[in-house]
Amino acid sequence: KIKAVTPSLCFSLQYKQPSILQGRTDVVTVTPWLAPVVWEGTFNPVLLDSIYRPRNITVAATVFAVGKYDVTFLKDFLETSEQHFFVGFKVHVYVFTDGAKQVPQVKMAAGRQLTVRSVPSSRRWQEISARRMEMIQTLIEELRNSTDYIFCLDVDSKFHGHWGVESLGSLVAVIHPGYYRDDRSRFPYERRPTSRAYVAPGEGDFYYCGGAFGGRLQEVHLLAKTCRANFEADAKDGIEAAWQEESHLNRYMWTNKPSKVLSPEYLWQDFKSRSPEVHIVRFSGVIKNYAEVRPN
Ligand code: U5P
Repeated sequence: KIKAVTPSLCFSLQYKQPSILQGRTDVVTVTPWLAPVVWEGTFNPVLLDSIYRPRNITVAATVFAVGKYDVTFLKDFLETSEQHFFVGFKVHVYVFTDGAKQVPQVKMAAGRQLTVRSVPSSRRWQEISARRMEMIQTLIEELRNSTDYIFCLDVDSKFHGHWGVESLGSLVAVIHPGYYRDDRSRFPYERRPTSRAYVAPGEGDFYYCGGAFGGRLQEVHLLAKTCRANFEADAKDGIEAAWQEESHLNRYMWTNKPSKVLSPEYLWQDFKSRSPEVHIVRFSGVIKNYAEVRPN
């Protein structure tokens, strides 16, 4: 008698036998709250693709290009995302910009699309950075039901290597490349208790990037809504957190632990030489002249 087998378990794929004894030993691959920390060598991209492909998921990405940022960075960001970001999956990139006419034409593969949304220009870069949460919140309210996951990414960055379904989770944070060797007392959290982004001494897990985060729509919506509300309440009290939305994001991730943590491979900085544990740089912030690109 032949037993029934669920179709999703019928793998014809051949792949290397997994081991719980061998693997990366130079880095930590799980947090104390049991969220995976994604490093090269901890996952099999072919296996993961074969699991996710039948699910027919859609991934949205938001990117903001306001002021001088669009002309300078958008082309590279969009072109390299075509080469590396969720290749073979349905991807919808949303560009928020005050220069819609200058958005470069980039050829996108089947199943991938770009939507440009006009936003007002702003005098202060801190304000541009801060208003991202508000726009992400609003976008998610429109997208619900049509999209499964969303990533919010900095435009002054480029993809260099595979960024795919291994990064998916309900709430996903990326460890900042600048501080992961440091004691938490040195993390640039907001340290004034009057701010809603405050993280007390002795608290905080990692220092996460404001330049890349994501997850399921509902989770990212709650994050964006909370960070926006806290930012605005702070503004009413005349306080702006040390690193604007990045500070609020870090405060949020302290009380709402991410379900997946991406290693600094997922947001390196071009000016930093690569550390031995970083076997691949998938995405990195480009070197920029702050005086040139920031309005003031
Ligand atoms: N940003 C702009 N224009 C600005 C400042 C910031 O579009 O004048 C957006 C970009 O998407 C940038 C992100 O990647 O905010 C974070 O800013 P920064 O911290 O990289 O300067």
